[in-house]
Amino acid sequence: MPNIFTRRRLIAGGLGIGGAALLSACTPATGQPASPVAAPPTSTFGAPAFEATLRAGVTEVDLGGITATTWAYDGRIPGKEFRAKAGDVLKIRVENTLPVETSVHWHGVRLHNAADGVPGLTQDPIAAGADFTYEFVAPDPGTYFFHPHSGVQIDRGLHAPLIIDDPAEPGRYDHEWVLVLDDWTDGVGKSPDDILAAFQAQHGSVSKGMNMDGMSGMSGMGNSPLGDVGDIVYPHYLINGRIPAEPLTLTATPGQKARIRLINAAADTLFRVALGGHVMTITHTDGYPVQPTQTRALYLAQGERADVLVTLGDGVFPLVAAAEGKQGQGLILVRTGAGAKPAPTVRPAEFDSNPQLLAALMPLDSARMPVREPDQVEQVTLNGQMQPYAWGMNGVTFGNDTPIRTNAGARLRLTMVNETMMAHPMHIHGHTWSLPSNGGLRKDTVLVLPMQSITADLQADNPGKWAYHCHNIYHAEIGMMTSLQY
Ligand SMILES: [Cu+2]
Repeated sequence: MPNIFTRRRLIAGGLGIGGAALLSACTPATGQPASPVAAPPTSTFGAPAFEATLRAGVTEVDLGGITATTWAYDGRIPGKEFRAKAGDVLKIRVENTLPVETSVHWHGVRLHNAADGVPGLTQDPIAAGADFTYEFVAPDPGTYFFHPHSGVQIDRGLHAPLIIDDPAEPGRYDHEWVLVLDDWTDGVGKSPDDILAAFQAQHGSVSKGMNMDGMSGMSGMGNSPLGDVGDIVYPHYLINGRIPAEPLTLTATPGQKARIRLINAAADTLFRVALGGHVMTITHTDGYPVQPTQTRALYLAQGERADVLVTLGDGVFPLVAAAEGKQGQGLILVRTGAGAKPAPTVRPAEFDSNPQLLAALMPLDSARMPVREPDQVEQVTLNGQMQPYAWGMNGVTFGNDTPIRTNAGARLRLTMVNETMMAHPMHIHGHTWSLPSNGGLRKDTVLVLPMQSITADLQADNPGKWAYHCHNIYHAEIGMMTSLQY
């Protein structure tokens, strides 16, 4: 799909904003289904199997020879991984030493509503200097992560992996590597709040954005066969907190198998991922198992996760996460033998293959949601444009929206119609979708390509007020968010 629309973008390093446009539409959300209620996650449970304190604070981090003052968990990026078993109770005390309020959302976990970490929907924000304890059961194994649901704080260093192990899984691999992909500007370029303010300044004002400088920003952008997938050119792209000039190295021996858990914690960047010289077998996405699928490269949108298995060759191999539709990449090395360190700009030949879209995978039978006709069907339009910068759902912005309402026990079908020229990774809280077009593939974050539609079913088995939004954090903050309530 050639990108025929002229675009200008915001340069986080210090230039301007821009873009091409489309209109919005309006679809009301209604419905009145009913059927038996499945057991919801409970908010009362026994002693925690996993307990931790998480301190959100201002800190200086080393990105690999470049230092940045930023906000992070416990002074490091990404934050320390939390790990528990499926069914465990987790108890995490969050200490907020930031100068502003915060919150923690446990992305993808089907937990009880009060622990979901969305100020305004499920809790009051955690004030500066205050603390808050989250306690919940993590019922489903998988690769998850956590981050604030407050402003654009995720675009600083506030995110970390959450791995829920499956006690029944055989674990047929020698290494397990958790890789967090990120786009980085804080402390080295514009702050995320300044970027958001620049977008907001042109919101609803057609002429203003056009006058911002930064046409030369196109030099930071490339084309993607997916169309437009990001708005912002970042100074750096990171894997596990490092710039490609000073990458981390993972070590193993030839012939060993590695399970690689990929998490896209970026705010505005979709990554194309490959391990040079290797074929990857995708085994899971968003925590749930898929029919093992071999690929040489994959796309990972914001909020998405993919688990892949690789059998390692002999040498030094670059695992590259290229910023799709932009220039720049994150890099981590896999060393199993002798060899020179690849250049920071190394481009794996695997990128020239057709990268796998995760929403096009098929589920393992064990992961399928039982087939059932929907009790309620809702159409959700995704609307907006770059010029002026305005993003919404069902023709309105969050705050002016009508929540989607259903009833406990209902099977709800959402058809997301993307009326924009950008791809949007749409994320649902507290539930996992089943995609009928793909045999019931389970996902909590699904990439809806420009001018395309995707249908996603969910079982209303977890009552509460659940955020439903684009995981491009700038789109969400501008208004591409609503909620599901029952
Ligand atoms: Cu979006």
